Amino acid sequence: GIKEWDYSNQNGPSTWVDKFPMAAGSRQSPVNIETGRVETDHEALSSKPLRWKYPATASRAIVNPGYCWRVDTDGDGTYLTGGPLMDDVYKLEQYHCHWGCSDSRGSEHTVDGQAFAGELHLVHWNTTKYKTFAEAAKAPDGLAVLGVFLKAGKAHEELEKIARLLPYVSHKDDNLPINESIDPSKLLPVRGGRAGNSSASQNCINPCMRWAGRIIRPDNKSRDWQDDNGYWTYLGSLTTPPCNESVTWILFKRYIEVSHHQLNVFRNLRKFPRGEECPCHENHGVVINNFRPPLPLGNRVLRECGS
Ligand code: SG7
Ligand code: ZN
Repeated sequence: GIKEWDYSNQNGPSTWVDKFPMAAGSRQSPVNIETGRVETDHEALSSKPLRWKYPATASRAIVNPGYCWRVDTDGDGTYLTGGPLMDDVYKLEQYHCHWGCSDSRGSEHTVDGQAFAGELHLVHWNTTKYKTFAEAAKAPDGLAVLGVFLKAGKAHEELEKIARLLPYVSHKDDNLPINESIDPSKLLPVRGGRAGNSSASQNCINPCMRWAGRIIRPDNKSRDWQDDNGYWTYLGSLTTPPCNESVTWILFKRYIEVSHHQLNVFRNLRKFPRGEECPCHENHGVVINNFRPPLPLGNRVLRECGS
């Protein structure tokens, strides 16, 4: 059938508003993060550390929906809470990735106008307030997405487990159960914090809210955002149609490294189903540049948290 949306010239991000009116809203994602704006500390907006826990068995199946790779998870025993989410408890629904055609583009969010090679998204939903993912996806505080920037460099061990499965889901609608342990917390750039228990990794980032801008330490020397264990947070949307304005975005300042080869494995996924003709007119039907470009932050506040 005719595809409703994609990342091509014809049905790409600039056309989404025609079929998905929410895409024209004022709370859209991604955005460009301007770190250079030095702001003074603000009163603590949330006193709770951001905490998460994922059982190593959470990753259940890997899927090729034709526009990314996605790992569907068993939310039981997973949680994300604290920080901008306050006391609400969110469960992990799935994680997926966005990437480019080369290592210099691919992320959805940008930092000071710079794109990364990719961006990993861990999608959670608010189980304190809503009964299902679908219900939460329509609510302004329904979803929370953890975002991790990918930079080309050395190979990533946990992502390698995913890269090794991708040839088995090379075509659209392919789906493969995962029988090994792929630990979502090992995909995050922040380690340490509280030690995890034996069956699941648990981590946290302590509260320390500041306004967007370069970190000002007590010694008044600024340091680069890349040295920081913290995160940026703002209220936004899903980055794909229907672009619901239901996401609290939490973006780690630290990136993770993945190898050029691992990115190339992502770039080999097909947009078309097994057995169908290759639509060779566009990039031989491979999934690349599956990112939405940044949208205006507008009146929204981008907060900087953690230390
Ligand atoms: C990816 O990003 C997929 C979508 C996801 C979308 O295209 O992972 O999920 C499915 C089920 O394919 O949409 C509703 C949803 O999670 C948008 O998520 S994102 O804003 O984190 N990029
Ligand atoms: Zn995403």
